[in-house]
Amino acid sequence: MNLQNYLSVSEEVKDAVAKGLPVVALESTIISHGMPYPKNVETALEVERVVRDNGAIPATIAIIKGKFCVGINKEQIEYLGKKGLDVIKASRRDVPVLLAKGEDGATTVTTTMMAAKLAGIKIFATGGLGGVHRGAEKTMDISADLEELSQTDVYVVCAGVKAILDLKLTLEYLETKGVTVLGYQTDELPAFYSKTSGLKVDYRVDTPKEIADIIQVKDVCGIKGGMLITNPIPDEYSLDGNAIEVIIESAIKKADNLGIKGKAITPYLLDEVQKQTGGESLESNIKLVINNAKLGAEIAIELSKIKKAVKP
Ligand code: PSU
Ligand code: MN
Repeated sequence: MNLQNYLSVSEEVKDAVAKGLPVVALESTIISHGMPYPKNVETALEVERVVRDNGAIPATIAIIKGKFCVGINKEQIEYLGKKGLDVIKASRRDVPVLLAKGEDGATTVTTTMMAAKLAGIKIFATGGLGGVHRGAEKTMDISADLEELSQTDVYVVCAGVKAILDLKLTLEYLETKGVTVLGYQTDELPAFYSKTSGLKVDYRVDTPKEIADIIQVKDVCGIKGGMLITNPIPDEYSLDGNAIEVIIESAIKKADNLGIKGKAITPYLLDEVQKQTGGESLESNIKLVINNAKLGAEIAIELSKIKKAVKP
């Protein structure tokens, strides 16, 4: 008995992985906790479409009835989106309980990486990563996503680190944990809703092939852990970083006064920012996820070509 016994992979994804076709993993916390219904479901389906249109196979992941389900269907996406916050936001610590009890969970970056690895998927596209929260020197609130990146060999495409976090400390933490942070066509770390944070990434990369080459070396050499591929939000959807900052500051104060903490804080802050920007940040959030799905597909295709070429 091992974790594989709790894995259920769709026929399409199983077949694609077996044939070495490009597959892109997608998470479900962003559906249940990251966006309101019905936009969350529309976005999840649109993201899958974008992966397909760019030549790869999408594998949306969730824990359903106590199993890591890889490649959930439309009805399951609709169910997770409708149930929203009532679905447990499942991080690593929740896994044994949900599997034992046969319950559902929306997978975060952490648990989506765990499931992707089990299913043999290397590339995972999402919106923003969890990280070190502002004030973490007091609260110790550091997302399990960072630890997962240090131990699980899945490569995460995201629009940088969420602006609600302490980006500088998040980069320091990633460095300590040995996680490479790549910038796609940029030297600077993107700040989710806006193109840049003014902080530097470790390395700039300019093509999906370049990224796939780096992943392949890491993979064949058995260098443990994931990698972060940060992809800036497209210009036309980028929000004014200063204006967002004011909103975030006030949302953090509000959360503090309300005593919101732990796993509730990220969904709360995202929701507050969405309300305060009159939905503008939600639109940006959707566009950046789509942009990441496209790059994820492109990298998966390049990686699949390399792997096919090296096979005896
Ligand atoms: N990025 C988004 N929306 C989200 C998240 C990230 O645009 O909903 C989710 C991801 O699932 C990420 C999680 O893993 O938030 C981080 O939560 P926490 O800070 O509690 O670790
Ligand atoms: Mn946290």
